[in-house]
Amino acid sequence: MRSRLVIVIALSLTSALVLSGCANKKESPQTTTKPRVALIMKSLANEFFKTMAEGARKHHEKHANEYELIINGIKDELDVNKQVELVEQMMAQGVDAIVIAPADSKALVSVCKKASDAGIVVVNIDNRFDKQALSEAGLRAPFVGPDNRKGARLVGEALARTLKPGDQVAILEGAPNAYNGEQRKLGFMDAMKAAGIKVIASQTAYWETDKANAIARNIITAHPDIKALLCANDSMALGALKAVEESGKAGKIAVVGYDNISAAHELLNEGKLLATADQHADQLAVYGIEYALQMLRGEATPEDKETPVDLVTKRNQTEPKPKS
Ligand code: ALL
Repeated sequence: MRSRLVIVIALSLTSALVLSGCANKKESPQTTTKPRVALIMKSLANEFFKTMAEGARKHHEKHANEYELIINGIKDELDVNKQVELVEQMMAQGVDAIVIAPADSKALVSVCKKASDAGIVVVNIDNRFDKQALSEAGLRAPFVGPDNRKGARLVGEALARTLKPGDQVAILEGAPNAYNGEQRKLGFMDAMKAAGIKVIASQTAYWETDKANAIARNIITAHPDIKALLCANDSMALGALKAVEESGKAGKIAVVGYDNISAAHELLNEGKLLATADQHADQLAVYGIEYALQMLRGEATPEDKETPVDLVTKRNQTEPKPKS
């Protein structure tokens, strides 16, 4: 049976790239009856989303007779407009379902409502749509993803065990309007508050390494006694760690992240990164796709699904938990 997998990166409005796949124009009648599911992610430069795409691809390989998969991503974490365009492109292509990790919890709601009104099944993964924006737009889309506040609290608690009350720390936040980023900030704060540690600065570094590097450098200069930087993702933790090294404070300022990307594994093993959280990126899109297929089969809209998030430190890295 012929299957079809198309991967698209929206590099610019006009130059969507078909990277691979057997996009054979002549399809058997059987192929055309298969539902087409579009996965819409954020930056494919971020390993988190590459892992997510890989998980989706593997799922598709096993279920190629059930659906077609179109994998989309944007080039820049913050290009919300490109993501809106991607939804529009997928609508124009007449896909049956959209599984989306929105770059902005509010700005993508209205175009997704348009898609839903056009009869396209919409499933929200990874970063939750804003509840008020959903109800104002009248969009119902199940959410599949972890409890980010809980994940960040676990990371914060691991850090707190190495600090003492009164120590100063700072938070590097995800992009504004990303609900998961906001929740991670709250989770970090919960853990710091419980341990009597002072959060003396909290700033967005927009999920990005270079921005995190510049911001961390400023924070370290302004607060020479700072003891740790809590980063809402590993990309930012990489930038923060570089800033710590550049300021000659390696080993004196701890850094924690979130995502468990491969660069983080090495840093954990070397003792440079203290902790991160694994939110099992490879499974996130898969759950979303399964929900979409369920809805396309006419089953009732499923409930939101909380997916696992686990603390990763050097110690527990040697005994990885079985993937769920
Ligand atoms: C979030 C993910 C990640 C990621 C970030 C960057 O939605 O959950 O932790 O690093 O997007 O776009």
